[in-house]
Amino acid sequence: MDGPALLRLALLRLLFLAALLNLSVVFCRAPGQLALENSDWSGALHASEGLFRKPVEDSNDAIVFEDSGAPLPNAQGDKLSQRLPLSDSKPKFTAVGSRLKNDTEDVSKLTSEQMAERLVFGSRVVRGADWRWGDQDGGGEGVIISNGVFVDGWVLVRWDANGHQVNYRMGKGAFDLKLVSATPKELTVTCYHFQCANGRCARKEDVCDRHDDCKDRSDEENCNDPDKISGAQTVHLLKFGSRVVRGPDWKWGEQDGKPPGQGTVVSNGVLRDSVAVVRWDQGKHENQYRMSQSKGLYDLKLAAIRPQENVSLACLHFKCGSGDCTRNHHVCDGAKDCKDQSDEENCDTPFKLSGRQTAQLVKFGSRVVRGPDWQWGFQDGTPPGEGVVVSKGVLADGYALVQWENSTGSENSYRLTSTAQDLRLLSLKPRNVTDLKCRYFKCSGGECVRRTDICDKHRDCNDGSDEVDCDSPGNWTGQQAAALLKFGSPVV
Ligand SMILES: [Ca+2]
Ligand SMILES: [Ca+2]
Ligand SMILES: [Ca+2]
Repeated sequence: MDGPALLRLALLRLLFLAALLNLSVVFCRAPGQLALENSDWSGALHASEGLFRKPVEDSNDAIVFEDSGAPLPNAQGDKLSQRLPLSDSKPKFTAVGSRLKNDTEDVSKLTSEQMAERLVFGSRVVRGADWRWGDQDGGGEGVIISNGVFVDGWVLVRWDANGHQVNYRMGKGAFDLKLVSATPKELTVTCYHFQCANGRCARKEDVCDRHDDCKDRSDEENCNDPDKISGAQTVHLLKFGSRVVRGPDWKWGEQDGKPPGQGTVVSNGVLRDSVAVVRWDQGKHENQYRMSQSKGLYDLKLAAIRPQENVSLACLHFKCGSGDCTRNHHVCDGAKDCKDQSDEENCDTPFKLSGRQTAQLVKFGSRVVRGPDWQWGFQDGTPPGEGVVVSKGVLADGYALVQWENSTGSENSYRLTSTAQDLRLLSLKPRNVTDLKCRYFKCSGGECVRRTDICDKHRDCNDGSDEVDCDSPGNWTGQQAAALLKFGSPVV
């Protein structure tokens, strides 16, 4: 070969390598591996449209969702979009697969390709030649919980040590696993992913992708008929922008309108506590609804299989940097609910939290200091010091009340919105506040509100004591009267 030919060959090799690298990036981003790669964590949040307002009234506030248990850890190997079911109300499945020539085959002599061919539901595995997923396996054995290797070369494993259910490469040139036993074991599994009718597991992206991944077609049934598609399939098909109507387990009265109408899913599909957030067309109500595969509870049904595109809205609770909505209690709860994970960014360093996160996390008693958008001189003392939040949190207009320590204990309200962050949090845990003197009005529960918060039809005290007896001045407390009576008001 002459010089130029060699050069061309070298160049081709380089290109090939580059292509391979690119491919592996795609692999890394597949569900189940996100926790390891963190490749979607893009750092700073984008300033979002409009003022971020806390909801004044949430029509479902009284609803308690049985599914909302402790969040899963964000540790390596953390899995996928589904929360670990708290209890298993579904029937148990037991199945044994077999594609082995015989039980005595010496699996250690097989090539990686041959091992991949022999993987069935129930096969025992350990980490293999191309493993690059840290200690997701807990250092031990696992079991195949999918129906063998999916068409894209991935396979689902449940690890014995930690119960994590994660997908790995066993084909298309990469082999993360090694077969350890010739005989598949009997197996019962509750899938965090899609549970096939035959008890095997398939991934979110396997539902309605026109390939029989379950090998009983339960992932592909009625995929063109939103009316007949199963609740379990719907859980995995719901996306930001999906159009929905009330489902079989609906028990929320006329929240969807009268007559019942359609709504749009505004969360990033079903969140990890098995709820989806929906904005209804009628009345623009937004609330969360149960979509739980493990409990078989489905408040919603698809109105159309494909989600709408270019959905843009102001969220009633927390707006993710990626534009989707999640609930206040999903911020820093350890589960990734936003498409871009902006609800969980910097949660272990409260000082670095964004304005919109801080707005969800400040509570009565939170310790704070001035934030990046501070423009209030030395209200916080000279030199700038610490303060304590004395309102119940951020009030309806996006302000929180703070009393500063090292000045004269002055009380003032400061902005905590997606566009203005006057305060930073020092710790996620609020302290006990006692003997508090409020500048204007003290709620029965001890928090302070401003003069303008009294009888303005917003519940600014936790217990609503700022809105009591507003229509009957005869019953006003001295505090209310002092706050409400202006110079020149008629006095009886
Ligand atoms: Ca499929
Ligand atoms: Ca979260
Ligand atoms: Ca009020």
